[in-house]
Amino acid sequence: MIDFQLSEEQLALQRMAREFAEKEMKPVAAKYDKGEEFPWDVIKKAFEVGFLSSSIPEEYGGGGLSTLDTVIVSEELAAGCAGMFTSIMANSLALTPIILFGTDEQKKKFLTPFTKEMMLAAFCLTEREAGSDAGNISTTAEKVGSEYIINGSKCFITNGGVAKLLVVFANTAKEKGARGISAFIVPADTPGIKIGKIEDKMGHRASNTAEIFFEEVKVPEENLLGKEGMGFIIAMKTLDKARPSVGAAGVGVAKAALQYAIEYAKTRVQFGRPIASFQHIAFKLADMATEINAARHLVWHAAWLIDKGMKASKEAAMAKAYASDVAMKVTVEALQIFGGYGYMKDFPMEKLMRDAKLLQIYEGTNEIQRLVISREIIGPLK
Ligand code: COS
Repeated sequence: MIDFQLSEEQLALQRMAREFAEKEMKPVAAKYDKGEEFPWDVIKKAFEVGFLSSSIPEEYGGGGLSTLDTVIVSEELAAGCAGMFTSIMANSLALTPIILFGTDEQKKKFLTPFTKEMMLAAFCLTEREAGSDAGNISTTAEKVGSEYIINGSKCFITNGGVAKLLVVFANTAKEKGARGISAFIVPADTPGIKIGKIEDKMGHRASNTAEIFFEEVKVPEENLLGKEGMGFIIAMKTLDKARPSVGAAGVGVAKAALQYAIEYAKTRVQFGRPIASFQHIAFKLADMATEINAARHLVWHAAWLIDKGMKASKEAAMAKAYASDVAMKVTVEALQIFGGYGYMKDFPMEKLMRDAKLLQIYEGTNEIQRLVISREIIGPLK
């Protein structure tokens, strides 16, 4: 059966996220974007309303939101400020390996604190020489007695400089390639962890993106997630679950750009009439609205499949790639409707365009999404 109606609870959640974005994010979005300062005050409020722990199962004190609930919230938050959304989303990205693969003891120990006090987590996979080729990481974790000793470095880590807990992917058997990667839960204050460069980014400037160094970092064996060698699968399954939220952020950013463009086109008068009365502008707006709707349907469908426990790597990749491409296209077109004003920092359009760009890159570039999709639809070649 197909049902496109959100439940009362989902509509209430959507309203709450929309109000949060309008009241808490939008008014300060330009300030944090300009200063590239971490928005602790907004993150604190996000914790208070439950957005930081919303993906944690209820039995561990969290909100227990489904993937569909999460994408509904993600769309609204990203429409408020993509950078702040990224800090919130990257936190649940980092908690997802623990939610999916942690033991009951690990969940109690590491997830529950996130429901009690404001803190952030970071997902540490990417390295300088291993971005798209995530199976080729160099960080190592050597077992010595009852501990693992981690050495190496990670880069472009969202929340890297502000997180209290890290989920770190490292090689326990380099010769096995992707099958030799393991995942570890690592408190960020463990001796030997050093934060390196905080990146100065084009967009999502309210989020913190850091380099992290690991030098003889000792982690007890009980912090291993799953079994040795399961790390790559843990990372892939986590990304499958998280990618629809990036798609939802694309929908949110595009939706915000479209709303501004419609308002502007209705009030901007040229040649004696509002520019929305010119078919060229009106049809552009119609195309933008259509593509945003198509993107939202892909996102919701991927989330729905995940909630049904079905494999959704392809659909999650489609949702992520399509919706972030739509965000890029729509923000470029919306800025064009604003003409010269769109290019000025006094108006929100240029920020939306800069923010859209990262959605095509992070959590797997859109080329990687197309690789995932094409491998699945083509199947093995003879
Ligand atoms: N779910 C479960 N298992 C998966 C999987 C998935 N979504 N994707 C891959 N695997 C398994 C494969 O089945 C394979 O298992 P076997 O060893 O039993 O054959 C193993 O993982 C290796 O997979 P594969 O051969 O496809 O690995 P590749 O090195 O070719 O790369 C891509 C796979 C490119 C898809 C992966 O490296 C990727 O997603 N890269 C992007 C990383 C990324 O998104 N980074 C963003 C930073 S984190 S914010």
